[in-house]
Amino acid sequence: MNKPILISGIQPTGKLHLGNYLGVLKNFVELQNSDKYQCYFFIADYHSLTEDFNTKEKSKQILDLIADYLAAGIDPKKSVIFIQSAVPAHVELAVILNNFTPFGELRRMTQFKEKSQENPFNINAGLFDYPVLMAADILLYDAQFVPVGEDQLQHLELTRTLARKFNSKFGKTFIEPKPLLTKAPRLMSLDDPMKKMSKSQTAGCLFIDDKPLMIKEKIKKAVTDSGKEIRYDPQIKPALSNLILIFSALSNYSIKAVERRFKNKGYAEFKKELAEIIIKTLVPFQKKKKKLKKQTSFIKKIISQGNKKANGVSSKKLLQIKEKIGLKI
Ligand code: AQP
Repeated sequence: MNKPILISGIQPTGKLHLGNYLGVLKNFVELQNSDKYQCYFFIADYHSLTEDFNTKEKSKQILDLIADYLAAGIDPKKSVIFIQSAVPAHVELAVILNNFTPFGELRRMTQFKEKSQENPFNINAGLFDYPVLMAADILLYDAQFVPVGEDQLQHLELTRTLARKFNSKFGKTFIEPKPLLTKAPRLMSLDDPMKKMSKSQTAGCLFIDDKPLMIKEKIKKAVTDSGKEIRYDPQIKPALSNLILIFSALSNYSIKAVERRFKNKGYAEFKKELAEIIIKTLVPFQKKKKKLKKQTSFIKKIISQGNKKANGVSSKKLLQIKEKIGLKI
């Protein structure tokens, strides 16, 4: 029996942080290893062009992100790993879907509004159209599930809307995909619990490439709330709750168990153990990544095999779509 299809991607825009790791990457590996899905994981390099970039850095960022995928445990024998820009059907379907996407829907997208505010001198059409390319990324593979962070839910809702709209106009063509969230779908910044941990706000990020000393320093400096008690309460203690969530997501402890473990103990003790747990997860990952980064030809082979598979699946689907809308003679 065919397994349900699952797809997701990450942009090669710089080092991944703990939010990317706990929000998606760790989950990619767990979902893959559950053997319940046929998984596709891609490098969203076209999406990454929507913000300022350096041409020399871009190819390094792509290779680095593939190494992140592999070091975290994505296995090319189980999952298809590919590069978005090597699979032209994504862009072709985005061009088609553009014609069914109301301008007003795109204008109200939170990511577009936030990024436009952050970069007022680079509000480009690619950024505006980002959710349509994302819809194409997903719909081309008949994916039923998309593991994402909470910030991408609005885009995924648009994908579902476009699928429904297309299906009702041209007959059943697309599957409406569902999101898969982790228990840390929106990790907050270490220096401001009101802001999402975000690659573009490096000050509040703990990067998965950070070395143990840096991890200890960042956790020590992470803002906490007033009071002494180690208690999960996102309303009253948002900064501490974010740290408790990290502890829980990286250990076998539930939130309640973390609270029990640190009952009558102070912030300093909690933070010390938290740093140790993060280090215990990240050091083995970093070692694997270091080895992988030397194996460029191995990485290129995996990617060329993945690109081939993704092209095979997506070009067939694109042909069906073109037929439906009368573009095939
Ligand atoms: N703080 C977060 N908590 C949980 N999940 C997160 N994601 C991002 N930040 C958090 C999820 O990670 C996936 C990959 O993100 P991306 O690189 O494709 O795009 P992004 O959302 O733009 O990443 P950043 O770090 O937030 O970068 P900037 O600064 O560019 O905005 C996505 O599934 C995302 O939900």
